[in-house]
Amino acid sequence: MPRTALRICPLCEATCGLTLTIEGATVTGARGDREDVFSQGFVCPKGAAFGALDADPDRLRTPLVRRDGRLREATWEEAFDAIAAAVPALVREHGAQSVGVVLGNPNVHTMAGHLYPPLLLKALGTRNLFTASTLDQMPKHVSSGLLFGDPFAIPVPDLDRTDFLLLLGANPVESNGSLCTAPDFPGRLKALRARGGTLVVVDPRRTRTAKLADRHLAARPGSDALLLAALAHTLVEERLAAPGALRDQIEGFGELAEALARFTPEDVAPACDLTAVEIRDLARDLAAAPTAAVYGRIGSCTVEYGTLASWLVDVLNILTGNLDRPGGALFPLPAAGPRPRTAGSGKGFTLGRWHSRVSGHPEAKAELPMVALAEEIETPGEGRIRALISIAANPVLSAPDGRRLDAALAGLDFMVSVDPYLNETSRHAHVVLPPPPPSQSAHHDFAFNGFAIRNQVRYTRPAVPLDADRLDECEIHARLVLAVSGMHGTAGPAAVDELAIQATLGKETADPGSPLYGQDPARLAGLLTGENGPERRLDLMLRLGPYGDRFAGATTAGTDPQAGAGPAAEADSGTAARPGSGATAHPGSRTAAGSAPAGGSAGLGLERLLAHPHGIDLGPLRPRLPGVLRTRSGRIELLPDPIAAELPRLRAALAERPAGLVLVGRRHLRSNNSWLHNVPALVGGSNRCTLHVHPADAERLGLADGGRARVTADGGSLEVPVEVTDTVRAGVVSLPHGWGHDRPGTRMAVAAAAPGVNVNQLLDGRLLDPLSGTAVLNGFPVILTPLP
Ligand SMILES: Nc1nc2c(c(=O)[nH]1)N[C@H]1C(S)=C(S)[C@@H](COP(=O)(O)OP(=O)(O)OC[C@H]3O[C@@H](n4cnc5c(=O)[nH]c(N)nc54)[C@H](O)[C@@H]3O)O[C@H]1N2
Ligand SMILES: Nc1nc2c(c(=O)[nH]1)N[C@H]1C(S)=C(S)[C@@H](COP(=O)(O)OP(=O)(O)OC[C@H]3O[C@@H](n4cnc5c(=O)[nH]c(N)nc54)[C@H](O)[C@@H]3O)O[C@H]1N2
Ligand code: SF4
Ligand SMILES: [Mo]
Repeated sequence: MPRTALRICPLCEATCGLTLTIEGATVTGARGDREDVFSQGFVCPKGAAFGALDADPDRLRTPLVRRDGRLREATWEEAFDAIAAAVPALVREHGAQSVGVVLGNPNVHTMAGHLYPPLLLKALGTRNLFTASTLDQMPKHVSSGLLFGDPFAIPVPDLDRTDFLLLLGANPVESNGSLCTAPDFPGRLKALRARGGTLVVVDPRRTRTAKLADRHLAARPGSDALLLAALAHTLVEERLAAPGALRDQIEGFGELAEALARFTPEDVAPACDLTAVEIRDLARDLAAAPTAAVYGRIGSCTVEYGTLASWLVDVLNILTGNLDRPGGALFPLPAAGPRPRTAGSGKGFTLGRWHSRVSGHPEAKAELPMVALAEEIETPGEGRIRALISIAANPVLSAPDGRRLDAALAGLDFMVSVDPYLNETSRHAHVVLPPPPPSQSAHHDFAFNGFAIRNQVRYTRPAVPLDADRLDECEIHARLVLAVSGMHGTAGPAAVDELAIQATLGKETADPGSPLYGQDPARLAGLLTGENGPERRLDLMLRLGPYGDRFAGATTAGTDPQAGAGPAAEADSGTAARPGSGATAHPGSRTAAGSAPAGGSAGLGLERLLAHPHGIDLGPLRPRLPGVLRTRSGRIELLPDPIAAELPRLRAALAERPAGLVLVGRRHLRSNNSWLHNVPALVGGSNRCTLHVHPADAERLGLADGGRARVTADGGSLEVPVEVTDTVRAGVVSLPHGWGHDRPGTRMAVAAAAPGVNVNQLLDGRLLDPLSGTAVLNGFPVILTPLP
């Protein structure tokens, strides 16, 4: 008899709740969970293909260990023995910096990826950390760090309540959204239009998102910072800036106005391929809207002025008074995140506390640019990376110049990959540790709840019991921490979790500001529930978090969770929308009966969450300023020094308009970066690695639809099939990323049969956003030549 089980989808940032159909130990179907408090039944083709992905026969079942140059199946003991034998010895001989760590995107889609990498980095003591963030959203972390003092204080557009959404460089109808977690993003955009709101999209391609918009501006790639600066300038110049309630919380308004004086619409319009009138009109409409939100993503981040564009997005939200107000852009308050703190000054955010060894790139948020990884492995000298631990990452395809990185990885003394596939990157590993398929893993969205457009909390236990020969990914990570620490064999994985729990409780009980001050940490640890270490840690975070029970009932003082410093404290000072009482504005949503938490949001812990398998709704986002600010001034620092220092360079860029074609990326609904091309149901059709060329460019260059072309840029050249389409504007061509599955030694048969080409081979890694170290992946010059 088939049964059903719930599983939060890990395939994109929308975090939809799925209902899986399971026969034996096999997932035979997946549909949207209609009772999910957040996604309410939404599912996309990727989520619907969960079963096929889960059962992919190419997924590795057992660890692989390299012997005599070849990767062979091995036992878990052998795999961890090999790591324990190699890594501590390298660290002893060559120092902590000789081990590098690479963290890829799926770490934000697993519980393990949130709970253990900080412990691994601490155990290793290395500063050589490279993550997918510097191919992605690092500009936003940097701008938030500088503006608000906290790189994770990222406001999200209040999609369900806004009157006006200005969306730049994002295509959520295909990507399902990013840094804005919203199941059924397309439905929410349609609902915005249906309630009389306005959607404006800035994108060089007429995407499916742009097709939903009232206005589509096909600006020149890479020009977002200029456009946004001119919008901000116009608000100031035309006296439309109205920060409203924010006025007392900002610093540097006068300096900002002055710094933007030279970015008039008339100055920047030619560089953006827009008219000054279009820019002024947009600024006026933005200012006139009752509420509005500006939101920028990949296309405005992975460009040379990505940090400036990310900063200006929030500057516009601030100047229009829309930051931190319903209908504008708000800061989420995730259940497993830190408790809101009282207003006041903080430590601020500093860039460049150290620099990369070879090129001297400044660190950002304790990371070095992914584009610097290859040279850090190749270049001899003290501090050279000799061993690499790569977790859920495929930089050979995701980062610029994969060929160079490929060669660099091949020269490592030792490499570990935690990855379900033997792919372009993991094929270089000496030890591959495969996590189980997602049906066999528990899930909670530590990362994405912090970017969700509604506060809610959900947890799903494994839908299918773990196969006897597998290890849970949390246990893999915990054992990895032990192996690199020289504790392999002397302690079990649970010890890693208990140490983490002790550290947190030790800190809380010693902190006079904590509700746990003065209590006995060992006794509190004994009160945690959960079947294993990760569940106990989740329980701890929930109980200490903004909606947590703070171990109430167990405390000697008998704190009432509903009172005083309890969970409702922030709601009381804000707009006081009681969680669960506000009807969701989500299109077609039922007023989720049964999802409203009994007794409000207070008293959260793992046990209560387990009693609500479809999740607990914690209400719409509420204003959180000034509590989120961690700047030294305790205010929003509108014009931080590192930004001010970059503005002259941006201004100079007005003169540097490249004459030829530029290339941008694109995402297809059924894709996901580099690793979803092995599921037959998800490839083919529109999801193909083709070069989109505008008809006018095709004609000028003699390119035909279905023909082939050579694309050449600084990093190399590629032969690609051409698709002539006017969805891309003239002067711009588009090629998706994550393809190029033609390297030997991989084990992804479906992907290898239709490999596509690796767009990132066109880049040599020299182009980056200097403030954040993020690679330029969009808007770089290319030359096209027809092929017979
Ligand atoms: N040209 C261009 N390049 C880009 C982008 C672009 O827009 N254009 N986008 C960039 C962006 S936004 C990102 S985030 C990066 C992504 O860059 P990466 O994170 O390096 O790439 P992914 O393709 O997401 O690969 C992740 C790896 O994780 C593995 N994996 C999948 N599920 C799991 C799991 O549950 N556990 C573990 N341990 N591993 C798992 C996969 O097999 C794969 O090897 O790519 C970037 N590269
Ligand atoms: N189906 C699918 N969903 C995904 C992923 C996937 O690979 N496939 N990847 C996931 C990941 S890791 C991420 S980070 C998110 C990303 O989610 P999004 O940010 O929505 O990413 P894209 O769909 O790549 O949209 C970027 C858009 O920017 C446009 N663009 C390029 N250059 C510029 C520019 O200079 N200015 C402006 N204004 N626009 C520009 C491109 O034409 C493109 O339409 O998606 C996630 N979801
Ligand atoms: S939108 Fe994202 S989270 Fe939802 S089903 Fe599709 S892939 Fe999964
Ligand atoms: Mo990403």
